[in-house]
Amino acid sequence: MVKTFMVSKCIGRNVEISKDHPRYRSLVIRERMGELMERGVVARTGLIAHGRGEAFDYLIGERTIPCAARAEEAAAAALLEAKRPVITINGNAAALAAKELVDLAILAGAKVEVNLFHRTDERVERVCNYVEEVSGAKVLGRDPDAILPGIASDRAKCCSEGIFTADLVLIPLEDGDRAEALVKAGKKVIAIDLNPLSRTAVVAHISIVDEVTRAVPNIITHAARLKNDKNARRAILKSYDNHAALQGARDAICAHMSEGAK
Ligand code: PTJ
Repeated sequence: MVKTFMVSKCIGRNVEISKDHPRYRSLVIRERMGELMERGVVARTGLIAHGRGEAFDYLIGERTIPCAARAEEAAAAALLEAKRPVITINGNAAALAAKELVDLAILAGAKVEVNLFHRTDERVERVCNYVEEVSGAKVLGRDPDAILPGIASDRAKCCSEGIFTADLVLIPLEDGDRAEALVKAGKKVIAIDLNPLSRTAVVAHISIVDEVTRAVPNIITHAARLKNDKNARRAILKSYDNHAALQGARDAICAHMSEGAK
């Protein structure tokens, strides 16, 4: 059988990936991550974090599991209910979903702030430029003027008009230290993290155990539906149970693994 090969349009070099390949999507995303690592947007260890995410995604069956769908709906409701919501973007989140995260911010009236774990001024500039290039919107992060207490590293640097005064922060693909510091600072935290055992997922108020490129469009769909329905938003948040969401994710992994073993 003759296979058709497509040159992937979303990556800027001549890599051919067969659309017939069962892991086409994953391979295209890997190429993009690799290229953005070379451009200094993704950190070198960001590729390792991505691999860990892929492993967990495999274990949940590369689909939005029901408890993640409920968390995505709750996230949309919480974003719309917040007074000063902020969406933070790191190198991996930028590479995977910069445009979609900014679209969500616009819909929810949230600010976008770039905040990096592997922080240098040069990298902050690169990630800000990349997000602004693909989304056409201005982001915060270049000139931090505040310190988030409880973080020993440079990652504590943030903007007073963004993270520092936010009442809710959406953190896609985060490390646990900052998630904990944000919770301790009294902010409502929404995490998108495929690992239901991670400190980030455990400390967040709404933990979305889903892949970022599936989760963000789902949150956008819910936010568009809930934008003018305050009663529905409040009812969703009243009945949402994050312990059940995390337990649901762990159960889904166990069920998927025992199905595969049959
Ligand atoms: O760009 P920087 O310098 O801010 O660094 C970003 C990384 C991601 C390298 C940094 O925050 C980091 O080291 O994160 P961790 O501690 O490896 O945590 C990343 C978490 O995201 C892990 O629990 C992964 O399972 C999860 N993850 C990875 N890829 C995805 C994901 N969750 C959802 N969607 C993904 N695509």
